[in-house]
Amino acid sequence: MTRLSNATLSHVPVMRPTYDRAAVKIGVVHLGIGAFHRAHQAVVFDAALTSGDLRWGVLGASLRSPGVRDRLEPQDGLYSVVVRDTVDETVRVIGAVMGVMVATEGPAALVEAMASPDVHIVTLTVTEKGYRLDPVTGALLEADPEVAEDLADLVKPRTVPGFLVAALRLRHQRGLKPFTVVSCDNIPHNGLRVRAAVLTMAARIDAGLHDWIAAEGAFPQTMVDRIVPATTAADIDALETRVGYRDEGMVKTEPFTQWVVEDLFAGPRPAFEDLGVRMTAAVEPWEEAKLRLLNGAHSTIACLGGLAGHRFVHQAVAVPAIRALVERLWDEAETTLTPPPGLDITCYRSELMARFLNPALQHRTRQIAMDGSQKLPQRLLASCAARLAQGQGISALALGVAGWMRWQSGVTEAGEAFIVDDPLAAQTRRLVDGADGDAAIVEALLTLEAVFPTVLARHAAFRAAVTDAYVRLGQIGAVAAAAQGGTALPEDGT
Ligand code: CS2
Repeated sequence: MTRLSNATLSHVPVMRPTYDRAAVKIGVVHLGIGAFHRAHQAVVFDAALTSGDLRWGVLGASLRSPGVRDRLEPQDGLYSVVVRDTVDETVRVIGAVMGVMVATEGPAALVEAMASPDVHIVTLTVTEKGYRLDPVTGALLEADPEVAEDLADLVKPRTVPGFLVAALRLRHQRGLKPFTVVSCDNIPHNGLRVRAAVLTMAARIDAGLHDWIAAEGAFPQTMVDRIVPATTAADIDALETRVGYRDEGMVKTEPFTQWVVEDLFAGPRPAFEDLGVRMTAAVEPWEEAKLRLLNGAHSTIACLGGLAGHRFVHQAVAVPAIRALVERLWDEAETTLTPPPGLDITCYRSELMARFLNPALQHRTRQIAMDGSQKLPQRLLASCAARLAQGQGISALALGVAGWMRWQSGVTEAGEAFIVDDPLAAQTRRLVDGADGDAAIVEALLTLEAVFPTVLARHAAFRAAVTDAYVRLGQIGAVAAAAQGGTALPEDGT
């Protein structure tokens, strides 16, 4: 078995770095180095290196698990991106990742690395939970035990805001510029959110530091898009059979990739505009369109398809009723959007459906259903609220919301039990178990303020539509419920 590494790189029969890796400087630290970063932002930094600008090597950090480090270290950070469209597969070795650290094993070393004068950018994919912000108010969760520990002592940070503030403090003390913090999480206003977390923590620690970050720091908004299903052991074996080398760090993805970034940087950045990144002053319309169309549909397909027993997204959307439901959901969500110049929603929708139908991705419905409580607000509830405010119906969106509610019981329609992988799982379980009958379960789940904004939870038409959808899901199952149009909203919309 030949393992991918610097020593074997020149023999691998696929596209590989053409730049001198030994001359690459680490200009980016990435927090949360999962498959998504490796298939998305790291590919762009790799393109920057390929263009001859060697300032943009990446030091990855895992926040807790050593898994990625253990896979990539023996490979000198090298890994393959396997791009699968419906029929073809291309493989490219990415050389941008120069090393991986595990935050919990050496928090002070990670802070030191982030304070390097060569580092100009810190990118993040730490999921909704990683920011430690209250989902309702957006305020830093100061009572969270790890946040409290960071507020008391930042020598060995435990949280993402803690690492950012500790490293910025060191840079401030050393007379360096702040790095630009680029959140690449799929959440609305990601830049503003990470900025709020950092500034609140900094203010509690040192007012001067807070003022310096507020004045000199930069936290651009971004929209990121690429479907990156979790890699399986079978994917790694198949790649080895095909190309003759073993790569424990490979990622698989689709041809489509998009990164929209607010052009707001505190220091140097790669020539992103030459690397396929869309630089803009207004990311929000892109972000809303992506969250409400792509991700809204994804979460709906995940829960309904998963309940109906479909393991993969492409299988679920191959069912005509589910595909038709997705189209109706898009009809509803589309009216809530203001598409940015350059986004043709009709083309976007048909491209999206083709992406979902890609059978080569093997994207698991359960992977997408994970952390649903954190995803629902921006993916489905925002569209519901906007439509109800206009007196418009929400029957397709309501079915998606009800699908999430049914998911909380942890059993498919065929009676197969599964684990609800969600930070609020214990709470939703208690609510479901403590309620008697469908309507009571819906009412109970609607009390979750972290998920449902109070105004929406009290909205009679919203409750009626979600309850109706929930009951139908129980009575006739996801596919038959998707095949029905749903109930229309009363004309006055309340
Ligand atoms: C998915 C996303 O797992 C999920 O929640 O909806 O990861 C989705 O694949 C990406 O946002 C696509 O850009």
